[in-house]
Amino acid sequence: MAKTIIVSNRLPISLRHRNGKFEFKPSAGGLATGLDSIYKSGENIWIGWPGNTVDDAEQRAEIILELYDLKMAPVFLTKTDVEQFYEGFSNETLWPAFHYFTQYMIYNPEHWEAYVRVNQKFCDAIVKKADPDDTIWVHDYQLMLLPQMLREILPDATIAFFQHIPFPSYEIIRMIPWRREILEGVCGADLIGFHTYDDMRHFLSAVGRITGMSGESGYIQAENRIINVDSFPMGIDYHKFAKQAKSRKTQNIVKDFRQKVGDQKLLLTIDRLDYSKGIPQRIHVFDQLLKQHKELRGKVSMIMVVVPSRDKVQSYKELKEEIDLLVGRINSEYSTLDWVPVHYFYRSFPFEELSAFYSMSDIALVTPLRDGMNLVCKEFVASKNDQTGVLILSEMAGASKELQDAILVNPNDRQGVVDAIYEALSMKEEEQKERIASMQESLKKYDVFQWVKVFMDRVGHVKAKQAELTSKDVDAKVINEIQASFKKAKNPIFFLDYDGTLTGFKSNPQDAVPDAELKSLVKDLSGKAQVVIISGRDKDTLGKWFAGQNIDMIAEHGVWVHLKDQEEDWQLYAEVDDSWKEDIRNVMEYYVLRTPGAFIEEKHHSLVWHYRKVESGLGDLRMRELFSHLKYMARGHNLQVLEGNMVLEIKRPDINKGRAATSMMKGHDFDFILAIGDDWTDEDTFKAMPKNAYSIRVGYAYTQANYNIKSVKQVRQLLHKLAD
Ligand code: GDG
Repeated sequence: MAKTIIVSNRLPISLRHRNGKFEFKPSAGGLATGLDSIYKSGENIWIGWPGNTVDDAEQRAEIILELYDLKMAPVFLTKTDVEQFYEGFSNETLWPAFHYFTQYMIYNPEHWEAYVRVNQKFCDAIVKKADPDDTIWVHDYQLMLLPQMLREILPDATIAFFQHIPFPSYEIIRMIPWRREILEGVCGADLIGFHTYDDMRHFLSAVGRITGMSGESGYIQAENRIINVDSFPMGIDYHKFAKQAKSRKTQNIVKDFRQKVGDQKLLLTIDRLDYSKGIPQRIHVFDQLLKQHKELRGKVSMIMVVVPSRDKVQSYKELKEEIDLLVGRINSEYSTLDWVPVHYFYRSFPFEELSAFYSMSDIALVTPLRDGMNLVCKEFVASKNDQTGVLILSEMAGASKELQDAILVNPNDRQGVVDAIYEALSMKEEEQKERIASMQESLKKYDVFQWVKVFMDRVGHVKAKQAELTSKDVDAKVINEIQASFKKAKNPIFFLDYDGTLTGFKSNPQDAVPDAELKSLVKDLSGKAQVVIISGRDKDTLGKWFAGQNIDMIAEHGVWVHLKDQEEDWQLYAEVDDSWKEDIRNVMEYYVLRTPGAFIEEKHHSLVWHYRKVESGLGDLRMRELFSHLKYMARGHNLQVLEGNMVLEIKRPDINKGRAATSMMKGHDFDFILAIGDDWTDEDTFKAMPKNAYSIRVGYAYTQANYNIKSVKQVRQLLHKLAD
């Protein structure tokens, strides 16, 4: 049976080497709790780095064995890996970039190489354990290349990726020299999750702009499948926090702590040491509060827990020094013998004590400058069994999208945060209860178990959708069938679209000239069957490109035809009334003047507004404007406006490829018909085909065709098989 493999940089354990033996302590972090039911069941497993560098082969063997019992498997990293991949590329390039701290970003090619190398190490370790149809759920920014590496080796596996930190705007992503590789790496997954809608829309925009893959409503159209991108706000184990806060053990600690700090209002801040958390800014805020509201001195204290983290990275060392200095300064300025403004702890606490801090504090001040989600604020709310207390929360934390009943602040607005604390200190108990109760409702419902469930359900949904789209795939069986039927045929015909079918798109349409391979393919094919190139292109271009070939050509979606066995040059297939063109051209020209890169192509029966070379985003915006403008005008002229691949075309509705193909077949008895195309104009051809025809659409869009085929490359392979 297929199993599920969880992958993260760190395994959810801490590993200590003591008296010649390893001690393993499972971590009780939020993610580990949420995924507990998954990796601990059946054959499932969690793969990651145990957190220590172990070079000795015997020690490694011991760790592998111990972890096996915990349903985990290690990926061993060397000291250099840790320095260059983890501290280096992950924490000195990606982390600052993704949290908008571009001033801390380091662009070091050696670090990048290590990032590739370690992602490959993870891939190798997984491949050793994985079966072809397993589900692999990769976590976080340290492993962004892994989904694609896995996809290449395990093409049929279900691969999911979740990013726990923010995904920033394209403007930031474009700064990273290896941006394309990173995005393509993530796009090896079937499902890509972020905490918030903003993160997902930033990701979709970066993928569109950097890789050129198109996306719509959260789906990216990759070469051979669709990828779903969605938002999954992570929750906490609500009951664990609520229960612990109620427990006798925690309440005894609360009593003890309370006695020690005296009758104070308590402001709580808990973070990992990180510049994204806004710790120095918070001390400045507290200082300003005590300056502006002298009456609060001696009455309010801040409990500040900073959990050591990444202390080998230079920017973190500097941050620690800055915090030490600021705490020293504020305490030395205001302390009295019986009151200290900031109780500062640079260490982590056992769970019961953490719970006591949540339970006893009046206000939680959670003001990161950027945070993917932030679980501390959720844990504070869950711990408030009597529903008193106030949460002050930064708008820059993902959690702010959900916890609208907190006092929301901009962490850069120092006065705004001072005022928020003042408001919180004077908030009536009734209002506190209302706000906390409403947030608790939501946190209970969307807890971490629900998060895992929703994510896994969505994985299933994407796979089903992919299966639906590939059910019409031109696979080996279909190819054999087409070949056999072609072999038998006495009078076969091919309708072949040009752009996107026989050749790929170019930013300048006139550059998509047929290459030598295509020319000889068409030649070989036309020796065995009647070949019709059926295109939207103008007749002169088609005529030039296929001059001397023994084929028929239909240009401009059926306005012109050029038959191989007739003397005359191009003939008009449809009567064209172009009196409408002047009005429409004027409007299109107005949009060209406002949009650098746009241009108009004039065909006999249509006008086409091209925007492939326009700045991305602006092109779409202008196209929509022009679309509604033209739609309005089209009614008066009985015209049809159609959206194509980076083009907007306006034409007479009765002229289309389907009509042209039908008249081409009239009076003939073709015993093999194959039509291939890639866009909406080819749908008319597909619709016009008789029942026994083979119709194939390039790409995985919904279609009237009988089959889908992956790419231009595969179209050519199929045609070669028939021509040989
Ligand atoms: C990343 C993203 C996203 C803290 N001090 C102690 C302690 N903690 C625990 C808290 C909480 C966790 O650490 C911190 O989680 P956060 O979510 O606040 O922040 P990051 O570590 O930066 O996590 C973040 C998260 O991933 C999940 O996706 O929310 O945005 O940056 O659970 O309770 N635990 C104990 N003692 C402490 O002193 N036992």
